[in-house]
Amino acid sequence: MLAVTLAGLGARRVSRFLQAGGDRRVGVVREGPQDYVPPLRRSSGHGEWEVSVLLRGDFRVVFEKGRIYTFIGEVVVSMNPYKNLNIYGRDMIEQYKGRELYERPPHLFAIADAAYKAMKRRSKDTCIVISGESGAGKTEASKYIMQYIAAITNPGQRAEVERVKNILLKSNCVLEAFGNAKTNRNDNSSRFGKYMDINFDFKGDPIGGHINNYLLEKSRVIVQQPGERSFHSFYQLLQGGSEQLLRSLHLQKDASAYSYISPGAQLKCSINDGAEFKAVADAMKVIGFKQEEIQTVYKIVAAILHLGNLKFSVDGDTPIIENSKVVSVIADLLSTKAELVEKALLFRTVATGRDIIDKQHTEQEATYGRDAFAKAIYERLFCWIVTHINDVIEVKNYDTTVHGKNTVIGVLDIYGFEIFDNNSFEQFCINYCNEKLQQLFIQLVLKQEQEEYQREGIPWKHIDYFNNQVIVDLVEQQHKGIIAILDDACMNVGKVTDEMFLEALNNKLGKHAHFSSRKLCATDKTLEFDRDFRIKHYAGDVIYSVTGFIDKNKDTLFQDFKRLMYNSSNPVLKMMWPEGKLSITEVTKRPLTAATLFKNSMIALVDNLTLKEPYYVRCIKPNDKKSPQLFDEERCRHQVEYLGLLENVRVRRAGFAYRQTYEKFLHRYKMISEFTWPNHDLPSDKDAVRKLIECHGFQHDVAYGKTKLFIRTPRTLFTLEELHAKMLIRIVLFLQKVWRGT
Ligand code: AOV
Ligand code: MG
Repeated sequence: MLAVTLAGLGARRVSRFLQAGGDRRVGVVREGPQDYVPPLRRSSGHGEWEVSVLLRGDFRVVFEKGRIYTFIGEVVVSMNPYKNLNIYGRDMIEQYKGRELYERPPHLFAIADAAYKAMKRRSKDTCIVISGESGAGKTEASKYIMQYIAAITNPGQRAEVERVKNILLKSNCVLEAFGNAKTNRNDNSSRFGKYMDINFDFKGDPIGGHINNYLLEKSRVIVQQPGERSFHSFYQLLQGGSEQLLRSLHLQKDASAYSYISPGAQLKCSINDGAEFKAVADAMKVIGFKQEEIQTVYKIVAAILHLGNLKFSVDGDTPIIENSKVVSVIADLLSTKAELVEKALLFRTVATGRDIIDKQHTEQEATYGRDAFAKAIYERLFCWIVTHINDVIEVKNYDTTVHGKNTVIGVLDIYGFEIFDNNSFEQFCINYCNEKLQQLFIQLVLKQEQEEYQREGIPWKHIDYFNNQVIVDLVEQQHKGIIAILDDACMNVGKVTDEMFLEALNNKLGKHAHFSSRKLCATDKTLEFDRDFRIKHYAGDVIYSVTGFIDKNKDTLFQDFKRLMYNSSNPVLKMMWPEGKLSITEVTKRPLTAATLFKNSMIALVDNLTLKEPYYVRCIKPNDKKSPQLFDEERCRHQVEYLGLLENVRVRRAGFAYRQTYEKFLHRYKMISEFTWPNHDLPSDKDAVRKLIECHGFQHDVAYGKTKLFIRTPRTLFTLEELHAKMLIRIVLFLQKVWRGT
């Protein structure tokens, strides 16, 4: 058994290999039985740790020693250490800067550098896809990657580049404040998906960027599961805001005074709310938020807290607001009039034929409307912050005809797969998103590679893997998938309940291997409630409660609130609600549902990622207790399995490091054989390549495909390169002689 890695081959040769067009997928290459995965051992020389260690439990040692990274080709496997390690400093950055992937031990910086080099050397758009379940370390990894890119660029210290870099880095803490929250899985859990493009100029310096955000879990604004908090921003404002600021917002410091966030008020959380408040305020200034804009942000956060404290009751048949003082405070914060706020909360304008009437809410409708409003203004605020950041980092005045191609590195950090005690529409969307990313991984890492061997007729023992496309289809398929069935239910004009939606699921998906419900499977003890359905996800079974699916998918916000906000005298607020301009008779189109919007954004995201050269970080969570000591073997084994890492190792082991069409191969190497130089007279390029390979004795290390030559080990390619280099020198010397006439 021989494991050959690029590590042992030296930087110059590796470089040459890559310049020769060597397939970047080179990774673990070995000779020996095709499907044998050896136990993990650290290979001699520079570090490549084999993931199969996980199955032996030896990985415990690796984890305990703080060596948290492993390579499988260009996939980095990362184990959350749950403690600060001294491995991200300047010295470390220097060790990885400009080096080839296998020259140094596995590290995030190595993959960041590889993506950067591919972008710079080959003008390729690249992306780094970070995946793993909730709390596995994706967001931390994305921040280290960005820090690395910032640290190795702009050697000339150009002011504009420094500005862009600074904003890109500072944007993290602002987005985390408004988009992250403590969950039962992670104290700093991302409750939105984030894809950030960093644009580079021809010198390889960042000149701009763009953030795409995906479905914020806005229901958290009004309710949280036991043990969880709302978004950090609420607690940060109360903890960190000065007395004067809080007074101006009519707030008191104690979070338990606000019913929307009070359940999380006393919870211990590793976020330092006070310190973070100041960091976020500073970051907003650096990004370029104006003082009045920052004030508006605080006002919106405060208004939401006050909204949650409104008390509705009925007087006879008429719903009323008991604490009308709170209404005045809200009106003040949102720069509108108290009577308008009260009207929007208690009435709804409806058009019946030609008449427009104010329809009074029931107490329940008023509460529903208020909650929808609170969620909507928070979501708008979040999107507005993202747009604001995008405005200041957008690439301007870049003329590609003058400056060359503007290339991109994308970094994807999305909410990880999650299972809670109570899973709802949000978990359904989040877990579907993770299915999509797993499918992308399968397509790019496991499927395409094997399909190419098949297409080319290379003898190949297929390495089996679980293809989760079946689950992706279950969720997103047109007409038949869960989202389509949910949308159908929501489009119904009559009153459709969550139960009716579940019934439709049962009828249409009853035979699906990855779907079940209590009705379909009455003997199944795990399906406790009639309102539950279960999806067998790639990463495990999740039981969803159907309660709230219809509402959350419809995502109704009464038009009155939109008009209220559009008519605010605060220009920032007005800007956030452009559709409030429409009058009741102008609003006719039914908006797309939340699930369909999310599905469309996921499909667009995957399309975008597919266009780029991907690099992967696969994060693993060592235990569910956030402990730096505990290595839960069973949990790790499960993750290694469902992430498809073993198959990943197997494909790489049995595969080929390099492939090239016969024509291109000849173009480069024909000079190293008398049979092919200057031209061959063999029937085909394939025959000529065969002759060339045989005359150098490499026939045991290659396979001949229909259109391409495949070379198993990098060593063979390096030798070819050396022969090519020597021949070039001989030709040059010969030409010099001829020229001198000697
Ligand atoms: P996630 O992004 O994968 O979860 P995070 O990146 O937020 O997970 O990591 C969770 C916590 O683990 C962090 O707050 C740190 O305390 C710790 N951690 C993660 N990576 C490291 C590291 N490299 N070094 C030290 N500590 C680390 V979620 O956003 O929930 O899917 O939706
Ligand atoms: Mg995260």
